[in-house]
Amino acid sequence: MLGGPEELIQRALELGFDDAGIVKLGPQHDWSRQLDEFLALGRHGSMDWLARRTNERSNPRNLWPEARSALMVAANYASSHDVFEELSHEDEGYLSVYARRKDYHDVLKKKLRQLAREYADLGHQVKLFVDTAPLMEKPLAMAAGLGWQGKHTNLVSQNFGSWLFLGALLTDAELSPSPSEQDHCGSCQACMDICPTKAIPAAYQLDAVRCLAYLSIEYKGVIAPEFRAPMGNRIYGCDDCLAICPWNKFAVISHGERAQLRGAKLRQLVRLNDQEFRSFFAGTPIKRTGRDAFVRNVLIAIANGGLQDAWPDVYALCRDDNPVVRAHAVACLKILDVPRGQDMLQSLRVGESDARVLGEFDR
Ligand code: B12
Ligand code: SF4
Ligand code: SF4
Repeated sequence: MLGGPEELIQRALELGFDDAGIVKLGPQHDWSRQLDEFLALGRHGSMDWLARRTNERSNPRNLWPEARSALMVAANYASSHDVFEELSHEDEGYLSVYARRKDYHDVLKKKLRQLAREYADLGHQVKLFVDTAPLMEKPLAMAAGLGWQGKHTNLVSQNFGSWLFLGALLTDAELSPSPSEQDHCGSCQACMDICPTKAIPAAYQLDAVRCLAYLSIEYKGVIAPEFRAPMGNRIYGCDDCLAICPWNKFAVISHGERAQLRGAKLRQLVRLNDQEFRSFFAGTPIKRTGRDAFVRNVLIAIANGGLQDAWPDVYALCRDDNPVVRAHAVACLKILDVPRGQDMLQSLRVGESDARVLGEFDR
């Protein structure tokens, strides 16, 4: 019978989740102090949606007052490839591990929907959430015993290391809880030390505006010069803090990584127009960031790699319709320092009126 907590967890595992646990929701599941502090410090940057519905986000029972329990689920996405080795290939774009597969929102939601249907048939009310709802999934997953929030702020598991997606199913049923997990970071601070932009100012805190995952995915403007060199060849997301975690020695390699999303050549990616971008990244989370922000990231990586022979494509992008792309193409052309580059820049400057692009000419 699906009704009991053990059976619900067992059914989640049968449906293909790698781990699951239950939280009995109570007054202790309120993270308003931490969320308010994060927002007051402006650490959400342009993610305005994080600052909306904060009352609901900080406490699941504010999101849905009838909720009594949460089933938290996790799906493993560990890669068989070495992240740090991939970061050393200057002519290839590094796409973060989570994005090299079918969009996890779709995959997790499909399985959770099935579980929700079966559970609702027993007469319970249920609501499911993956990522986008105002629900703080990491502390809830910790309370459900799936792992602990590491110093990089993501959930770390003794069985899967740092490579887990999370999802939640809230219900009005009163279920007995799974044992919660303890912090096992100890004196380690490898994730804080390795962060290329020092985005983890203190243990268990992330300054998202410095995080390359935020800058390369969520932020759509001109990326400040101080973050460009640290981006290296990371053109979508960043995994350094996850990949260095010693608990990954227990990670289990997952299936579903798309081979063409590793080692893609920057010289080809920079040429993608909107339609080609959509079709190359169809079905992955990368498509949501849009061609313009993506090409911006590729231009930064080309500059970092000193790929001088890419200059004709970079030069063409100095006339792109999007001013952010133009600004980064100009910055890239300057760094590549090609013969007659000064003449090219001078002629490009004529007729340019966008302050962000002019700023790059003058830097
Ligand atoms: C906004 C967001 C981002 C933002 C901000 C990240 C952040 N850490 O807040 C950006 C764009 C930077 C981002 C990046 C990434 N994200 Co994201 N993101 C989210 C989202 C939508 C909301 C997170 C949130 O509420 N942030 C607000 C802050 C306040 O929350 P917080 O970090 O949890 O805050 C806690 C700490 O401050 C802590 N705290 C403060 N002081 C102290 C002191 C102690 C002692 C302790 C223990 C705790 C503590 O208390 C707070 C509550 O626990 C969640 C999905 C969701 N709905 O939960 C996914 C989510 C967190 N992201 C995810 C992933 C995979 C990533 C990336 C790895 C993607 C990538 N490779 O590029 C990176 C990782 C970067 C990193 N080091 O965090 C996964 C993480 C899975 C996991 N194993 O934890 C989630 C859960 C999505 C999912 N459904 O799977 N993300
Ligand atoms: S994802 Fe990258 S930039 Fe962001 S905190 Fe981790 S190591 Fe730093
Ligand atoms: S790298 Fe170290 S400090 Fe960071 S999450 Fe892993 S165990 Fe914790």
